[in-house]
Amino acid sequence: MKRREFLTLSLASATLLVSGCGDSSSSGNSMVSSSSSNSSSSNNSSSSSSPNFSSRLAIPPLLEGESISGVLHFDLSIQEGKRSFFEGTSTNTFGVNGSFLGPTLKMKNGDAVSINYTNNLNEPTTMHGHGMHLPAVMDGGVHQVIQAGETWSAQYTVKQKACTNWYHPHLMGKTAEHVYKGIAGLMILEDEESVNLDIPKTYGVDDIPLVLQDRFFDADMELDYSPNTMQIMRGYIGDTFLTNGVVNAFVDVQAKEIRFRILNGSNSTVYNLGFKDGRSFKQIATDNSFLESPVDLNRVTLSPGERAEIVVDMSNLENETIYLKDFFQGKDFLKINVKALEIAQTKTPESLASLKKYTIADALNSRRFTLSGSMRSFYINGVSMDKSVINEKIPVNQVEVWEVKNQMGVNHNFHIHATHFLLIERNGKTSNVADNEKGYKDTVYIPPNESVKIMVKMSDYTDKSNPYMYHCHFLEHEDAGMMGQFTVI
Ligand SMILES: [Cu+2]
Repeated sequence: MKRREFLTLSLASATLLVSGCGDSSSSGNSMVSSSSSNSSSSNNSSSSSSPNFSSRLAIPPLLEGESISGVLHFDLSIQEGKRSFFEGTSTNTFGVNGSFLGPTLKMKNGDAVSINYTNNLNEPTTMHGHGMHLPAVMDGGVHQVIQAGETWSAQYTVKQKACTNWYHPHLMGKTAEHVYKGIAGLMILEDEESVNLDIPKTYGVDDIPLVLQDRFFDADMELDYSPNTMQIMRGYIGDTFLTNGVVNAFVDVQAKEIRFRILNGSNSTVYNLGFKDGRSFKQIATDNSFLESPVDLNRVTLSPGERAEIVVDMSNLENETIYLKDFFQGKDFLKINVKALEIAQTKTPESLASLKKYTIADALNSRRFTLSGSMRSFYINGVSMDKSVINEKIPVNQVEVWEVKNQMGVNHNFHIHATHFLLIERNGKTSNVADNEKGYKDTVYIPPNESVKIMVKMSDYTDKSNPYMYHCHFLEHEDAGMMGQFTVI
């Protein structure tokens, strides 16, 4: 059964389509943990009949690099694989050092790194360090193509604050498909401030990475990447939710503060995340930094490519179960079982980081970007991405104000490579910027017909000939041309 006809977010139609593929029980393989699937839960999207979350959450392996002559080397293989997302089925996938998604790379401010990507696919790809501040030739954008069989090394020194970044393909016109098939992984950056904070930081125990995605599977249980025009416009929103590549996942945590490093790794779905019981949590970090202080929330909205780190206090929840839910689609991502405390409690402090903040008065220049398009063509400032055109030349070390307007009736966002920015206005007002958006960011959500103003500064890495990209991170829009290039001069 192909799902080309699936046009809307309608729960009713989603349920119909899911039930059409049979009683698929969930037994997604985990990357490091074995799954325990002894039930036959239905992959049902209806929130009223919750599926049985019986597959253990996979925690991506943590790579800390091998130090060779003072440089941390990470060796990564981009490869084809097979993954059982549902019991008794096999799906052809792409992955990094595995069959779906890839390991988490850990590094800290000041580290010299060499991330060596070997392309073992039968087709070219690239690998972009999303959120990484690095030279243009190490960016892994559309120009750093890795041919089949070749190895490409991203070599640079980490020069930025603690945050959660990620790597993913960025091949012109093929980014969406490559990510959809499973190529992506997290990068955890620490700095002098972060290592001294009394926050949860035991990877996989109280510091838990969550890559949130959604997918369609076809009748053969292959990943169905076939968006129609409407889905390209409005989002290719799959009916099956994946958490670290696992369908209907559960995780056991201890009765203490738990930190989730959440990436919206979807192609084009906006998630409105919170806990099913409405409990509050603290957001502690945005895309590229900690917030100065934790922000109390019940929900956090993430558009594709954005990250949020949150801390949930589960000290009083021993033997209880809560669910992480996407309230926009009305589906649960993760069942969380709270067990007895075995490690030291933490107490997330009120002061997390000091951020250098710019104001309008610091800006020496401004630029405007409009996001527009129709059908299968998308534009920034009226033109589609052309690899041979440098759209903007940005002077180094100059603070600028960029205004980005979404002129369409569909969702977009705006991502800038190699830098982080501060969001200062939504729809012309500083008061529209929420407290949890006040850390450094590299991707900002822009709802239909809305606008944002951001403060941008390219602090180094001048290069007159090699550009970086800015683009909408809804991958179908990016692949359809909603991207441009800039050099730092
Ligand atoms: Cu877009």
